[in-house]
Amino acid sequence: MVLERVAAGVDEAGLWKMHEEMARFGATAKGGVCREALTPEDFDARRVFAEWGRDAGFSLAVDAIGNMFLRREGTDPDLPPVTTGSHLDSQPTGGRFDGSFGVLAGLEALFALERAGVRTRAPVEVVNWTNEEGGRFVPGVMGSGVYADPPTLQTMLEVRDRAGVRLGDELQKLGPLLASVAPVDERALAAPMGAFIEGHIEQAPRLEETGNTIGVVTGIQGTRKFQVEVTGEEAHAGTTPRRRRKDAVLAAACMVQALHRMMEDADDLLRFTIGAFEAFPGAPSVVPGRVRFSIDFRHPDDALRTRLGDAIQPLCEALAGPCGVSIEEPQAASSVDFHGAAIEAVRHAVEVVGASHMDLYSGAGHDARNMALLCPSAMVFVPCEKGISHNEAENAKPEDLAEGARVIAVAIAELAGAH
Ligand code: HGY
Ligand code: MN
Ligand code: MN
Repeated sequence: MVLERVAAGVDEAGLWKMHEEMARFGATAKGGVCREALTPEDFDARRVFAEWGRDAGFSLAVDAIGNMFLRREGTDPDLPPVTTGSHLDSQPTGGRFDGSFGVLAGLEALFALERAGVRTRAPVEVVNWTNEEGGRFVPGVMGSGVYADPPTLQTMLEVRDRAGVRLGDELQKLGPLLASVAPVDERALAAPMGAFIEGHIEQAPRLEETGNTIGVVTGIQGTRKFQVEVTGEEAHAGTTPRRRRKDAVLAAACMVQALHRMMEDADDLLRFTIGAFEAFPGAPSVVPGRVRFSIDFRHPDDALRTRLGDAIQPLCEALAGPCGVSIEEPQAASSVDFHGAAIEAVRHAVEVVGASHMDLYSGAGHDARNMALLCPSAMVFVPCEKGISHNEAENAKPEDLAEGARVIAVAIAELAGAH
């Protein structure tokens, strides 16, 4: 009965209202959000997250990379917390639910425990991970990545955005901001966690197509991210003959076409994206001397990602012509399968809630991949309209978000020893 009381504590209207409030920060004309990591809009979202936690009587802790943890105390405070959450930062043309749902459903789960008057042995926390999206500061899933692998902290603090702004300098603003809201405890990186459950919109159409409300996520496909820099020579567009040109766009365009051809697979499982492509100086009458482009390469099969990912550099070098090419790989992550107590708790929670459900494998990357390195982890997907995401048209239904929050609330209550 305890778990049913927790499920009944979820307030659909209240959860939807939190989404509407949160969507104000970085709101775009097309109904999405632009709330990139550590921008003023992200700080606004962080401030409100802290205020909502404070008003509910939860304590706030922050770690060295700016991950924020709201905590509802357990009857045995020495136990490692059972944690849920996701990210409040967005893509530049992002939607109102990617990341926000997991944070707000996590907060709603803690509210549900309060409303139900249910205590838990272990503390329960909801986390907002820093810079999941990696649009402004590369790589993404940064906050959870540093949490799971603390020696990477200094490298990440030195990362700069396109304007040359250093991440560590932006992060300095967070402390004073949050101190104005509530007392802030320091949280150690890699502090033990009992389990981690992340709620997220599916970002694909399977739930909607099959009429299911909940996706029990069985794993996340692996990924390799590259930054390619092609170096030619700036020259006059009117006077420089072709034979003397070192045209970085021409070389990069040959690479882009050849890479896409190499990555074509008959079963259309492989995901290969060149999302950012910048030519410098970007003046119409100057032969471009430099091009930077991104590569986002994903596939479930680790061996295939190794084989094809390792072929990228030689292919680019072979097509560089008179230009030079250098390639960095800021992020690589293996495929992960969720197993153990966390996914079992999600499966049980789905039964308690009585939600329609199916198993799903995640094509999108999530912070839960990093947390699976530290503790039993799992994910709960809810539908989004036509599977659209990383797009301002991203949409979801209040009733689906609430059902997801119920499953999350019941799962973390069970894992934390609700009584
Ligand atoms: O790119 C991803 O998979 C995540 O949505 N940031
Ligand atoms: Mn996300
Ligand atoms: Mn995303």
